[in-house]
Amino acid sequence: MAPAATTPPTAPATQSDLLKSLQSVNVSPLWAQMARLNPALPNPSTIPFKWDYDQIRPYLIHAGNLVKEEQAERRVLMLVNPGKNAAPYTTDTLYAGLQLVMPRETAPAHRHSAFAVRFIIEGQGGFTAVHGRRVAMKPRDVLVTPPWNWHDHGKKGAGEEGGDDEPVIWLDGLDLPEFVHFPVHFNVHYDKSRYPAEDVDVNDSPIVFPWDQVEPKLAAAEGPWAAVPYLRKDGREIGRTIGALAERLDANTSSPSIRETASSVYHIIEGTGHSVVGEQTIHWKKGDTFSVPAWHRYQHFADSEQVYLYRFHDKPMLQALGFYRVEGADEESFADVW
Ligand code: 1HN
Repeated sequence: MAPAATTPPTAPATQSDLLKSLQSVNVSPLWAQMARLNPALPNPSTIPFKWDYDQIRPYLIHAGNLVKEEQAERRVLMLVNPGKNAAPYTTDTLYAGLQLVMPRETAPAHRHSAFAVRFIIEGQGGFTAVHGRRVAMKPRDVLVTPPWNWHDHGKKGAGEEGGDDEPVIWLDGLDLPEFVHFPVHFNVHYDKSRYPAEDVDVNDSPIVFPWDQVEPKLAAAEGPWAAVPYLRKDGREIGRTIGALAERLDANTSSPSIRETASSVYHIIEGTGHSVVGEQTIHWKKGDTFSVPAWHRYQHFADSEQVYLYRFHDKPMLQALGFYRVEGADEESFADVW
């Protein structure tokens, strides 16, 4: 047998000739792209940005009248980060959207791989059914939809107990950007609009985190800034990809400043103030939502009244993958667990 060739059929004379020849055998020199593939800093494409509730709400309400139940499986305005200029990016790893359900409507039952966490912003008589258990969606409560569970949403109308003529609006948080790289997300429609469900009290449901249980914990925590994570009964994060917290910030105080590889979406439950995120100062008020991309140092400042913030983030996913870092905390783990 002939020995393996040690020179290419036509030996390229220069580096640029080499590059051209390499293309013909479908390889690419790493040394030319080392800085891009092995950068000195995390480099998210999304930017710190605020979505103003007062600006967006009228469009959402209008969509509620214009876009009929049958036309929109979910009537949502997605929060598109200008740094990417495309859905599903609110941060590089998190999707957020404002969803509206009109009185007596049903957002039909389906199930999918993505995980969802929802913060209820306004409206009485909203409900969601997950895995055959129907629970109320009360303002300021947080509800999760675990992956692959049948779920539908609805809203009681005037004349129904607890219903009225107003819509229900909430903030959705999903792990949709992950599925750009893991193309394994899919959705199945249930053959009826509602999956059969029985009513369950929010206090007996593992998927509901009532505000009236979170607020006392925030009040009991010491210091001008407190954060209470939403956790399952066994102490685990609410999702494998996404976690969430409520934060209290007393009047005229600030939160600790932090720079981490996790990214976050913040929503203002109550109060006014501003956040410094990277180089930007974002002024906010109740109802607004803003993005904190990875590795952007951030700190929140309350105006002259107490502030409550809701936050969801991708820390559980980053930690599971070994990608979580905080600036200033430099640990190696060769001999430990990695
Ligand atoms: C979804 O199922 C919901 O169930 C909301 O409310 C937003 C965005 C993309 C894919 C599925 C919901 C969604 C979604």
